[in-house]
Amino acid sequence: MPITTARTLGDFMEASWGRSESLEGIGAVVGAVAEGARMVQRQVQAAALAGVLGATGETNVQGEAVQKLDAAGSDIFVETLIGAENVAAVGSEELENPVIGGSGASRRYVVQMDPVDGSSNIDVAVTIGSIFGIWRRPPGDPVTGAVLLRPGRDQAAACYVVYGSSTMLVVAAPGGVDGFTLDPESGEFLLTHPGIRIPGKCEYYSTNEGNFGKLDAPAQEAVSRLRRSHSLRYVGSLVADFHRNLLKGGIFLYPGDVRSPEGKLRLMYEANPLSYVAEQAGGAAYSATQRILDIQPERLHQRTPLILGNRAEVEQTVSIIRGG
Ligand code: P6P
Repeated sequence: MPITTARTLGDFMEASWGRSESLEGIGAVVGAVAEGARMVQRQVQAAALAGVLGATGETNVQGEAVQKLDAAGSDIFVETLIGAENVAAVGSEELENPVIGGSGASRRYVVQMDPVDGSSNIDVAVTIGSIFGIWRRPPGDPVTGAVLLRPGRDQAAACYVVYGSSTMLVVAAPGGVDGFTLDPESGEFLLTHPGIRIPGKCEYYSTNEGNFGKLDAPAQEAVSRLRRSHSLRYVGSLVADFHRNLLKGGIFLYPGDVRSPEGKLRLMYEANPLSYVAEQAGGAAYSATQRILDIQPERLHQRTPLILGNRAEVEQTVSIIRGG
């Protein structure tokens, strides 16, 4: 029986956070994410028809080719988030510097985002996503430097959107993790996955086996161990791989290697938000040397190795990688 009478995102947020002083105004931030996700989803579904396939010919701050959807997605979410009136700044994978919304007292939050993660997969109609970390801005703090580079453990909430066979918005806050599915008819995000907890049994491992030869011996041992007892599932979109592992039980690992000792994935707007979601769902996330959420950032676009998912599997894998 299709779920058509589920609670809307707006009703859920009012009921869950409406009277919370510490989360005052955060509903407008998540609402802005949802508004932008509806627009990005329409472009993702239209793809070639919307003229968003392929690259723009530009290179971003990461040194990567900017896909047309990367630029469109970043513009969409910057507009909806800064327009939310209570966002002081937005950092984006696509922008060298954050966009400053203002320093008024009502601008209580700072958002770090990967607006379109895995965008090269859109050319082949494979699942992609958007990732958001939301930090509360201490009242009166200037919107510069330190307020933009806070550890992941200070996040007030985090969320991601997965544009797949369905479009889902997954939101993590102090009360837990909840999933909302976009109803194409109404345009509403409806609560379909309340109280998400990562399963105790780890079914899958997700890593780029093509990098195996670049890993050091302990990391190779960790991957070989997973290979012997788990099924490999690797989409090449972090959000898609993480979302499956969150719902079905799994571990994602992108360790540092001889080519990139710091790993590939970005701390502020990929590792931090998804690590917050994972921990709120009973999972864990490490860089191999430390808990992701404890890392004190130094640069907006810094990278980190990332081992993320089912707590017991992550802790055992990290122990092996550390040579424990
Ligand atoms: P590789 C996509 O480009 C991305 O940033 C993540 O979404 C994904 O997990 C990773 O890179 C894939 O990297 O080196 O396996 O292609």
